Amino acid sequence: MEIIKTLGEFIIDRQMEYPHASGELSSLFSSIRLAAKILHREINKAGLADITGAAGDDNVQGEEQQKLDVYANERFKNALAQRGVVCGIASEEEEEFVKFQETKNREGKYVVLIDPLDGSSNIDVNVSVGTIFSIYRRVSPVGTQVTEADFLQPGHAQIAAGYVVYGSSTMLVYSTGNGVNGFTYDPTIGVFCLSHPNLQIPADGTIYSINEGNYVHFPEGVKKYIKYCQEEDAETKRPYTSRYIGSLVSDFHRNLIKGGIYLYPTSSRYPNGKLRLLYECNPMAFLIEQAGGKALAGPGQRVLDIEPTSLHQRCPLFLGSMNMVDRLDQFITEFGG
Ligand code: AHM
Ligand code: MG
Repeated sequence: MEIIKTLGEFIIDRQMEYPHASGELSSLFSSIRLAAKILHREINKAGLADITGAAGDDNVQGEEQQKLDVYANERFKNALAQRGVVCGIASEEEEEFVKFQETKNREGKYVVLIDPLDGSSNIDVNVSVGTIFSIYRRVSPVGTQVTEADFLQPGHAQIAAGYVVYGSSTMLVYSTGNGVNGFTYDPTIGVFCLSHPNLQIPADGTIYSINEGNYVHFPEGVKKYIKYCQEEDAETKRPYTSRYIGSLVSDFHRNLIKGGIYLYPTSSRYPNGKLRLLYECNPMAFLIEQAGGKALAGPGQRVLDIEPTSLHQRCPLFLGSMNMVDRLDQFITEFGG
């Protein structure tokens, strides 16, 4: 008979590996798991119900919010507030961080940073979207109200990070700093099942992922690296394949499994890059390092070492297979990036 390990069982097994673990992190993961299931349900009927399209408001970056963005944000916020483990959240969809006011929440040790529905501009055309989350231990005293400093921690302080990809199947992939594991949702029984234990990104790959439409605005080192990817060389299996969905979670997930490099550099339109350090770059950098890959924000600049200065700051991102990112680093170090 087929043995299924569910996400719930996996979390409990892992918790037992730490004798002093209090179960709080497990409880936090249960909230995320629940919200992810609800989002799975809503996204899968997005074409049917009147829930796609614009909600009429702009988010803090001035971008049009989609209805499902708003819905996802509320769902995750409510789920995370329920259990008294989390004292506050910061979300790509909220201008300020959110303080959870109840006494039980002030006792919570953790803060969560979240991009509730990344790539939401893809929903109307049935392309995969995702949720990205990042968990830190608060730096302010337990029992008090959460402060901005709790959220402005460097990525290497993350306790855990992960994403949910709502794709041809829904998957939850996460790490608590002890490897990366992936769980596929079985909607018939309503559980996430361990399907991708101990995910490791191949050290070399043949995929490069970048929005090449912005080519003329890229730094010289990135332009030269793209030309390098396109050159003929049998030994390094070039030219590489170009694959870009425009939905970070999906592009990341494919490259994690197959090997590859993802690039979102600076450009004249986005002088600091487009992606947000706290909600997108840090969690993905944490995961890629845990999977044996590498994440940089510029020449020799490890993403996880950046000291954040504001909640919604942006950051260039180059991440993926170790040897590919090292090669890219040589180009941007020599020619700028
Ligand atoms: P979002 O958080 O507003 O959805 O934007 C982030 C998305 C990423 O998923 C994706 O990698 C990137 O924006 C694509 O940007 P572009 O369309 O400029 O290539
Ligand atoms: Mg996003």
